[in-house]
Amino acid sequence: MKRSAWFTLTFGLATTAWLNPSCPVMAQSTFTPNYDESKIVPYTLPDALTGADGSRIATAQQWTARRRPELLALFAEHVYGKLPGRPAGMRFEVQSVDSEALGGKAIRKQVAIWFGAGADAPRMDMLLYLPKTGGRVPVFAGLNFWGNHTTHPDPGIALTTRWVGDYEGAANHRATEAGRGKQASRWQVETLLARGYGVATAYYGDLEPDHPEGYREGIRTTLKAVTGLNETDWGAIGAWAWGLSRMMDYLETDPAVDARRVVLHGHSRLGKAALWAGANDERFAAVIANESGEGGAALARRNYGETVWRINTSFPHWFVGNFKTYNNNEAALPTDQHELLALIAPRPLYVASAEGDPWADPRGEFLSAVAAGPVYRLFGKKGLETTDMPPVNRPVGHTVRYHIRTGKHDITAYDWAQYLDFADAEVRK
Ligand code: GTR
Repeated sequence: MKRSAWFTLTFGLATTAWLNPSCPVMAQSTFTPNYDESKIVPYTLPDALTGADGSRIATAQQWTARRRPELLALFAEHVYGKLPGRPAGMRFEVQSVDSEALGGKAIRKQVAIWFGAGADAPRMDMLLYLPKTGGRVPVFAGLNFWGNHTTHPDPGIALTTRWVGDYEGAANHRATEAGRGKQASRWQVETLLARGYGVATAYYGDLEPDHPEGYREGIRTTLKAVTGLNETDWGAIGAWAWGLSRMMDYLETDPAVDARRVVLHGHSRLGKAALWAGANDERFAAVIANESGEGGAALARRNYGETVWRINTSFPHWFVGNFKTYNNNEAALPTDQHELLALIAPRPLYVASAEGDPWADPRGEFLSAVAAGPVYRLFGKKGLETTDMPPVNRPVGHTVRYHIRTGKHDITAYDWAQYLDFADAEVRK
């Protein structure tokens, strides 16, 4: 997503409404994000290791049996909404296999994941590249922003026929040949394959087109009878997270995939979705949140960059309606985002920021990863093991890792180099 384009589209008018949200005239004017550390309003984070009844969570067993379900329920109620399970009648249709893809280096599979038995059931289209190792391989899985064909110039990738954003290579909200490979730098397919990993992806618009009316075409509407949920019981981030678990359902059936070693990743809004999917679905072996920001890894209580009010106003479809009651009222949230990170424990977790992405609050992402540490320690795992934010391009941590790199809001070769080392050390070992 071109952040600047989205901004121009979404908020043409500047606003100071966060100072006075009840004033309708002010709400139309300019939002000035705070980028000054000295203006952070003091806050107290909820303690991940104190249960709702005030009891102390002192063991991994207590965490798993009591606190983990309690926190999942709180995030569902107040932030992301309910997350349904696997739909009855789901089926996988392998639509194409090319054993000589990418100049003979890879196997390319395209799989339709049908969310029901009927020919008219909704579906998502997954693209899977596997290195030709002969054995079961670990896989990096994540959703993409613009369609599978934008993740690699490979002419064999089917173009999505769905609504897409207004990006270079799209016309009238439809994908065109010109979009092929436009986001390839974010996927680094050949590098991952050369390191022995498979790459699985699907277009997030298959689950729900990313605009406020997108839910009408998305699974929150089309699967109502199957999930038993109303559109308002969950949000778009929930729908995207749900799709990630359906990718996993397929990966578990593929004999070429080591389904115990699937590393979930996502950038920005898709990083938020990856965290929520990984928190709920323990089949994912590890989670990477790349510049996931507000509603992702960044602490909600820190008034730096994007805020709860700002995100709910610009993206009213992302979260459950209840989350809007925390607009300019973050202190009332029963959770904060370090507890979402803690729900990944004891599985490996990577939180990453960029220096040129203050909107996502890099320090808030770092402090959140720090605050998830005590939960990892319950399991005998090491978190970041530091409270000092590292300088740029100097990753820190163990089972929980963090880096802030130079450059803008993006996923780069530098990010992938860290994620591969992390996966080698923490997942593949
Ligand atoms: C921004 C939004 C962020 C982040 C980003 C993205 O405009 O405010 O929370 O999700 O979009 O997804 O690129």
